[in-house]
Order: sequence, then C-alpha cells, then structure tokens
Amino acid sequence: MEIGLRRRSVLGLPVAGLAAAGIAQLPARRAWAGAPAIQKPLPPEQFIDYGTNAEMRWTSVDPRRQATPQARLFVRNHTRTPQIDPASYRLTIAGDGLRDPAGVTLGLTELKRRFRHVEVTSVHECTGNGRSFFDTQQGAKASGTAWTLGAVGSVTWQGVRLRDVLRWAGLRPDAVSVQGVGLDDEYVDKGENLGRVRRPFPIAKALDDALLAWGLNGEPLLPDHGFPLRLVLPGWVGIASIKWLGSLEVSMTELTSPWNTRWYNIGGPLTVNPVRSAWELPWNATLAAGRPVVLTGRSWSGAAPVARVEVSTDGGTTWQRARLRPATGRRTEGHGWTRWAHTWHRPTAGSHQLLARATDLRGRRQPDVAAFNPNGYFFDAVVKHPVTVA
Ligand SMILES: Nc1nc2c(c(=O)[nH]1)N[C@H]1C(S)=C(S)[C@@H](COP(=O)(O)O)O[C@H]1N2
Ligand SMILES: [Mo]
Repeated sequence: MEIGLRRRSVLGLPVAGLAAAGIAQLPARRAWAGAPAIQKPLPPEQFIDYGTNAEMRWTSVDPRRQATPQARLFVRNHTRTPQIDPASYRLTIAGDGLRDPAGVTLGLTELKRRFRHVEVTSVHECTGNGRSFFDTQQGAKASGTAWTLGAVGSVTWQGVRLRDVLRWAGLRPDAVSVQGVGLDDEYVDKGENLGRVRRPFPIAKALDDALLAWGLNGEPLLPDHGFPLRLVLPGWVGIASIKWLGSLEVSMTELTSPWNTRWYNIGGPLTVNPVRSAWELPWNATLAAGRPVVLTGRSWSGAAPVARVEVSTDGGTTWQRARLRPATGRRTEGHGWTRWAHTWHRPTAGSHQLLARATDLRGRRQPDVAAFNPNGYFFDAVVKHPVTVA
C-alpha cells in the first residue's frame, strides 16, 4: 500500500475534486504565486540564503544561550513551505502493520487531548551539514547544498510519543517499518517526479523515542519547521524528521523510498548523526595579539552527550582540554549540544588554524579526515578554522 502518493487536500480543497471540475488547482496555484520557498525572515547577518535552504550563521549564535531560537534555526526544504490550515488538518495512520489496515485519522485537538505530552531535547541537524569542507578541506567536491557548519540547532520539542499513538491505532506486534509522508509538494528531480517527501524507519525507533511534535522551545512550530505537526526522530539524520506530516504508513514488510535508498544512504540508510564541533567565530576572524582571549564553541553528537572536547590553536600540533559548560535551562529528556570555552593565553601575530575535536559518551571521536561519499553526507572531520592574530 502506497499512501505516500495518495492525493491529499491543498488548502482544504480536495485536489482531485478541483481537477474533475476543470479548474485544476487554480486557487491553490494562485495562492502560491510569488510565495517564497521559506516564509520566515532570513536576515543576511543571521542566515546564508540558498533559496529552498537557509543556513544559520555561527557568528549570529548568542554564546550565552543554550538553545537555538526557532527564528534562527536552519531550514531545509525540498520544495517550499506549504500553508496548512490547522483546523482542517488530519493525520492518517494506516497500513498492514495495524490490526485494521484502513487505520485511523486524527486531528490536532484529539492528538493533544488523547496522549501524554512530552518534552524532548535533541540536536536537529541535516545529514549534509559541513558538506562544503569535503571540497575546501579535503579537495573532493560533493554534490548538494554547500553547507558550512550551520545546518544544525539544539532545540526542545513538545509533542507526544509516537509509540503511544501507534499502540492506540492498533499496532500489530509483527509490524517492522513506519514511513512518514509530508504534505509539501511532490519532489521533482531532473524531470523525475519522486512523489511526496517520505522516509521509512524501523519500528524499534518508533517504539523508542520518536515523537509527533507541534512545539519547538515552547512555541508552536513555525510553518517552515513543519507546522502544524512533524515527526521527530531524535539524534537521527534531519531527513528522518518529516515536516508537515500528512500520514504514517505502518507495515509488516520493510518499506523503502528514494530518501533511504537513493539519498541519505551510504551502504545502508543513514540513521544516527555523527560527532561535530564549531567555533563561534567568523571564518578568518581577526583577533588581537598579545592578550588572552576566551574562545567559545559547541560540540554535538546524535548518539549521546559530548564527553570531552580537545582544542588546538596551532593547527593540530598540540591539544588541550576545552572547559565544558553545564547545560542551562529546564531539564528534559534527550540531549542537546555542549557549549565549551578555551582561553588562548598568548595569541601570537600571524595566521593560525583553530581546531576542535569532540568525543561523545559512546566513545565516538571526530576523525582527521571524513570518509568521502558523492552526496557529501556526514562530514565529521575536525574543521580547520582559520584566524588571523594582529
Ligand atoms: N515534508 C518534508 N520533511 C522534511 C524535509 C522536506 O523537504 N519535506 N526536509 C528534511 C530535511 S533533509 C531536513 S535536514 C529537515 C530540516 O528541518 P528544518 O527545516 O525544520 O530545520 O527536515 C526534513 N523533513
Ligand atoms: Mo537534510
């Protein structure tokens, strides 16, 4: 059963009905005329605008703040942010992994009333974060958006456990696979229509910490981040967290989609994000010579909290431990990124490379070189950040 390609409604109007009436989607199209792919403001000092994608600038990150404000969070759209009416919004859950394969349909009000609310913190990150460094640091260009390190944020989600919803929907014990399908436009790549953005994941993740989220840092999701409801698979590649969730297919057999076979796959579908680090400094920053300077940055991992961060101010010859800051804010389930600081006591005039190398609680440490793959996923190598001391 392929519910991913089933026609759904646009702005509350059934697409099929409009087409039959001979006014094929005109109202919806007109509503889109000139609409940007991303709706929230993207001030150039805060974002690098790639059209359908927008990267957070690390120079705009407030060192005193643990969480990434939603207005500052990167956006990654395959097409454009859809406009969804929350009053008529419905989530469909169906498939042969349910006792009744015809499944159930839920509105937002019912979802919020029926299930226990949870708050979970996670590092939300695109699989291709850091991609440009395959080219600039390793001399092998990968295809895709040339993100530096800003396709990431640390946020707290509000929602319900997917497992609670699936059990209520009549989950069969032999279900193996769940697939979320977005309500955004079908994705066309080089003339080929791949259908709605969708990606399956194993039932184990669904029964573990997957969420259906309507909130981010205590605010309703912005349209660009999946309003009114998105899937969140904490710690997993960004594509796993389907925005504008229209349906969930639950299956007794392994599901596939181009988003776990053709893309976001390196010898198998990518799941947990790797370990990465960034300095809260401009690229080619200028620092004053002769006096101590406190440098700050953050490290994160999809698998576990960060255990240790080592920094080098001499291009990797010598390393020292950075001071890790305890996370601030309300305690929730899950884990976000770790802020750290390092005092560079005697910066000497000249060009230098700052390096930060994190290790997570699972013992995963950032390598010197990231494994190349043509789509440029998982650039987890230590980034060499140039600065000038003058
Ligand atoms: N429906 C839908 N879900 C989607 C996408 C999309 O284009 N459509 N992009 C995915 C990718 S590749 C990433 S990295 C994250 C980005 O989430 P954000 O834009 O809220 O930061 O959403 C994922 N979910
Ligand atoms: Mo992504």
